[in-house]
Amino acid sequence: METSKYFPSVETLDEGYQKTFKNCDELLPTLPQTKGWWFGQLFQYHGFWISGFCIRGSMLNHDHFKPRSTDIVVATSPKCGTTWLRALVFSIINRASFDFSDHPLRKANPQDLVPFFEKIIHKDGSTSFVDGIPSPRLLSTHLPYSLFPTRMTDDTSACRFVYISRDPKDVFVSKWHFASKLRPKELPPLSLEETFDLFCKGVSHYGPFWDHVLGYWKASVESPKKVLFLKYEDVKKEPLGCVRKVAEFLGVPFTPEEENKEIVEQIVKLCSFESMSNQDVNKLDKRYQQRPVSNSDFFRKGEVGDWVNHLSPQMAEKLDQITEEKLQDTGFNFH
Ligand code: PAP
Repeated sequence: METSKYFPSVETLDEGYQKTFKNCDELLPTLPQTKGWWFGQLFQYHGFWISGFCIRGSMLNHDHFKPRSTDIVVATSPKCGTTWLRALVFSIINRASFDFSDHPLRKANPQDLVPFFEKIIHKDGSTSFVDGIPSPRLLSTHLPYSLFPTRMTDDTSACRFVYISRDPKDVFVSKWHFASKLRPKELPPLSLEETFDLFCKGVSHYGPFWDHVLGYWKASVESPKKVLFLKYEDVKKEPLGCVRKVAEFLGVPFTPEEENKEIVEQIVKLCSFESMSNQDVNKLDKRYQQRPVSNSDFFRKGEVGDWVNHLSPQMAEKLDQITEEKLQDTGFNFH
């Protein structure tokens, strides 16, 4: 990855940042590499397949990011419910500031309200943008838990992580649809079978999927005040209970007065797939602001179990078997 392609004025940055950029540029060519599902290269970094750009984000985080005790990090493996969880946490934290009929989520996609950490940490080539966000900072990440520095993960730092996992069969199908849509037209289409094999081998953005989930699961067991672990399927089934759980975890439980005003119900309704996918801003089907993905790409079906329409029984069995092996003796399952 050429630094100059992204930051033509890297030499104007402070020496410390220049050093991180240089370390990253030197490291990437030494790492195992493979092609991403839609564009770009993935590098195997500390056991996970990540783009060079996001590896540099992780390195900048390690070297320069100053966490605050009020930071909230929405963490996910891609396609597990990032958009949904961003919307829920944003509306829980800011519930006193906005009217539900004229809410920011009606005018902006959740990714514009809860910025993507390993990308915005690059903005301007230094952490100055992220340093300037007022508290409490609400950030979103796909980085595995093990890639966060101990100053963010040890029990003495109060910054908190809310994680959501999802049945790998639905994750794979969602990822495959997303990647097929974004893949440049000049490349051959992504075969479901070939991509399935890659996913099973752990080769996907931020994969292996199971290692990602288990990293956060273990952290949530060891440090339940630091990491809250949710499942997409549970949030679908019991959205009110899950929203209350998130609020309590973040130290802002709903008061009896808020319960009387049905604030929890309003949050669930506003953030539901039906509501979110029907906001004009989320119907935008064009790439804008130099973003390769459009808002509408984040809303497809939003269902549990859509995998039955795409995977053969053999494929489903194979994924279930891998999942069983990976989760053995961990105390976690996707049911
Ligand atoms: P990301 O990790 O790349 O940011 P993410 O938001 O996790 O994407 O994934 C999109 C998935 O969440 C889609 O799932 P599907 O392909 O199985 O349909 C999308 O439909 C679903 N999704 C988006 N918003 C919601 C929501 N409000 N409620 C439930 N599911 C949602």
